[in-house]
Amino acid sequence: MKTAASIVCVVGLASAAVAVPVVPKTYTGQGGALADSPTDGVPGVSMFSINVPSDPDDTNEIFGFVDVRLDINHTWVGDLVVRLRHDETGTFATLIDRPGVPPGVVGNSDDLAGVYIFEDGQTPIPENGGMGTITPGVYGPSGPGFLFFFEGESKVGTWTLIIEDHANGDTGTLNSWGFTINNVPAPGAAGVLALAGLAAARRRR
Ligand SMILES: [Ca+2]
Ligand SMILES: [Ca+2]
Ligand SMILES: [Ca+2]
Repeated sequence: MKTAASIVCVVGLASAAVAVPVVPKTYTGQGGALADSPTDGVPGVSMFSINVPSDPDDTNEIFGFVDVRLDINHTWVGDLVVRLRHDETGTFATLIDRPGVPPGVVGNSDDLAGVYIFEDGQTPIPENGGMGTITPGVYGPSGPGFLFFFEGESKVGTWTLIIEDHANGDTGTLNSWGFTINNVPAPGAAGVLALAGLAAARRRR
């Protein structure tokens, strides 16, 4: 009961003061079996979409794209090209681009097994394998296209994760996925903060 009471108190304070204008929001979607390449060089293509609705309490303009999370298993990461596309604008980020290809033909043979988080500025999935499994954790998009490319766009609409498998034999499953976005603060929230600052300045005179 103590916990419930304190939560109500915190919500009341936040809505009265409008003190937290930038709140990251997370959107999640389901996965499924990944299409294998029918023959080497011809990609099997799997697409998974998340629809982001308009925000009732905030602007929709992307201020910071925090991360993309994939819960995925696959037995040969070098088969895969993974992109996130904002369908309304065509802007995309490439999270994985066949690690180890080129210079090799078959690429990094390591498996994916777990949750992989992609953030700009982190080190991409390695080109060279050897551990057997890519350690789940935080990696950078390989490019071309990075998460900051989405900044300034409206987040509303359809976001599609496109997974291409370019070599026959090894395959896998996307268990689930999602992403987290910051918005530009709503004008109302910014106005309240500006008025608070003005009032404080006048009091100091
Ligand atoms: Ca493998
Ligand atoms: Ca590559
Ligand atoms: Ca394959």
